[in-house]
Amino acid sequence: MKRIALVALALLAALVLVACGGAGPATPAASGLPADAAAVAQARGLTADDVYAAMKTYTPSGKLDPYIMIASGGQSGQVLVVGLPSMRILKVIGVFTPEPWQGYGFGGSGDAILAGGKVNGKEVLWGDTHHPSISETNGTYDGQFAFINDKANARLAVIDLRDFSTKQIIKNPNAINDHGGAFVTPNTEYVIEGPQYAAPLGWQYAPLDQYKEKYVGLVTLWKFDRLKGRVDPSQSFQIELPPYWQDLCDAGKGPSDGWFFCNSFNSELAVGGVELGQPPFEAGTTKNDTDYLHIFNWKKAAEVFQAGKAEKINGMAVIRLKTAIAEGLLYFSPEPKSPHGSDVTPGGEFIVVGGKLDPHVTIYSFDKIMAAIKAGELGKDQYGVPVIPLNQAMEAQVELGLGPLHTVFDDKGYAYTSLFLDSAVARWSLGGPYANKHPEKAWSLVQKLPVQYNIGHIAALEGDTATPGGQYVVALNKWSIDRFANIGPLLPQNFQLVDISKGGDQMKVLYDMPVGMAEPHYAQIIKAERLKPFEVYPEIGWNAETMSKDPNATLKQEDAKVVRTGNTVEIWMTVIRSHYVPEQVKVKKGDHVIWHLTSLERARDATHGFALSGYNINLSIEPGKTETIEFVADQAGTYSYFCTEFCSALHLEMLGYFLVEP
Ligand code: K7E
Ligand code: CUA
Repeated sequence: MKRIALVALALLAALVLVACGGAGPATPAASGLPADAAAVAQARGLTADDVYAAMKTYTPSGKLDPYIMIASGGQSGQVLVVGLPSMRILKVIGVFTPEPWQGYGFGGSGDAILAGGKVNGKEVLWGDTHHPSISETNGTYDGQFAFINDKANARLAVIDLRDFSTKQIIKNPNAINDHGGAFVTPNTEYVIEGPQYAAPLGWQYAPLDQYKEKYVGLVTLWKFDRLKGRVDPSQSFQIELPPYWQDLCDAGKGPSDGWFFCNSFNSELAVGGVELGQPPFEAGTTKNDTDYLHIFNWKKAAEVFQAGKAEKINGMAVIRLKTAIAEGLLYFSPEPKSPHGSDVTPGGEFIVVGGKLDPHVTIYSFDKIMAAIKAGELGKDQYGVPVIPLNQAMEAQVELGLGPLHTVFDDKGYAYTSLFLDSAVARWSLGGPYANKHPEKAWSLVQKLPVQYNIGHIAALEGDTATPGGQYVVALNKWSIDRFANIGPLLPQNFQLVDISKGGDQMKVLYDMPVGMAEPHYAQIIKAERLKPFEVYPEIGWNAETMSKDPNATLKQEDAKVVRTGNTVEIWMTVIRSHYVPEQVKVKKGDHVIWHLTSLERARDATHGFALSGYNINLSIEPGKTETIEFVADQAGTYSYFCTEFCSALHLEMLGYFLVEP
């Protein structure tokens, strides 16, 4: 403790020195403190801001980060877990893509989870992850589960935050891609999976000249069974939409609980075809000045589904567009121009929509939307969906700059919007019930902080919940150009940590974190204290897929055995520092092998691996875990199985021979 205080003081001294121009070598006499820190700052050419940033982010060895960021891993198909403010990567969770360290997809239970993501029977072993969503209770992260979508194949994954591993992948039976997911309702009743590019209903073929009649948008409400920790497709349903490209969604909360909102684009119904002399998509989809904000009543939609007013298509309940309109489940309101992002304020009063080609964010009032719906007499779009005029739904517009995309919130009555073209984070002041939280005029730009370069999403500490924190914003930047040493033409993405702890125009960039894998789109930041992960699995013989005791657990070394029944050889093996029991397994070529491995370890971090040469098998066996592999011993020969985690001084001796007799 004393040491930490000393270092902090020394850094402060350096800060003072540098701030005062830093002239002359620092002497202990001048500062009354050790000269080392001041000397380091001077030798490295650190400015006062740099020293401040270092002190805000430096996390001494052994100290824990108070915040955890769950970030999309983009087209790696994985999810990143990052500590804040240190910006240290703690884990890369295998989700849609096999991950060998975690033994995910190499013979163990991860195989079955990945198989849930087959597309029409075809294995698809990657994903384009976009939006992670932590489960919520009363609109606040509860730290139990996380969900993420795969844009490329319209799939949804469930991650259990007790062990930070994937438990379920589910393929949307009627969509080939998605985007506006995963977003949860305030008590995680449903996980919303919004669509992206329209396609014929039921995933059928139809030529593009039938786009207007045959193509549809489709939003999915996946029912989440919290006790089972799984999405339940039989209680889930979809709503058919016009073939606009629905984009980002967010659920209402507080007064707007029961509703959700998605922005959309391509009200032009463009089908591309630049090679045919038609306008390219980028021109075709941006002709109109406005598209449609989609306003859904999901509570009522759930009742309509329960009442059996949905059609089964590919085994999935679909509420047809006609029904959705007749039952009052869907309304539109115009949104300018080339919209992106749809974000609900912490209290649920307003919806903020960015416009990629409009310098404003547009703020819709939920009360005004409700009043307009009550008053009736709405116009209709070409598919018959009632349209609430913008001037009846709008609360305010705030001019922020070029390319506003996504918005998050803090505890000081500010909103933060990413400006893609400006490469900046805009801080602006909210009005309504937030107006007295900050000194600025309501609905006004407060500060534009340059970031490097082309920011996409933005994440704030619990900044999309009913109870946002403050402290930090993370800018998720697409390009890093000159920020890091040249490592060739494929450059890392860059997370930039921004200090938002002080009000007004005092936001500061604190830290650059290169992401050496794929393009993370969105992230959420949760207080670490809300997470209650296991230190070791709760008991020996724990099945991490079912999250319960495994019937094939081997609880004692003496119970380890090999049993042959006809052509099937079943092995019950124990794993503990530093041996497997048994150490010799003999089978015949062609035998069907079922191999159960149980870790008898109770010590934290005493993880073992299990690699079987030549059979594409690799497991991670954390303390208490039971894993089962099953394969045909189709190649004769002498194989070794060995531990891949350096678990003790005799780790190299942790092996066995697997003999396959010809
Ligand atoms: Cu703006 Cu997929 Cu959320 Cu990327 S999307 S940035
Ligand atoms: Cu167990 Cu190395």
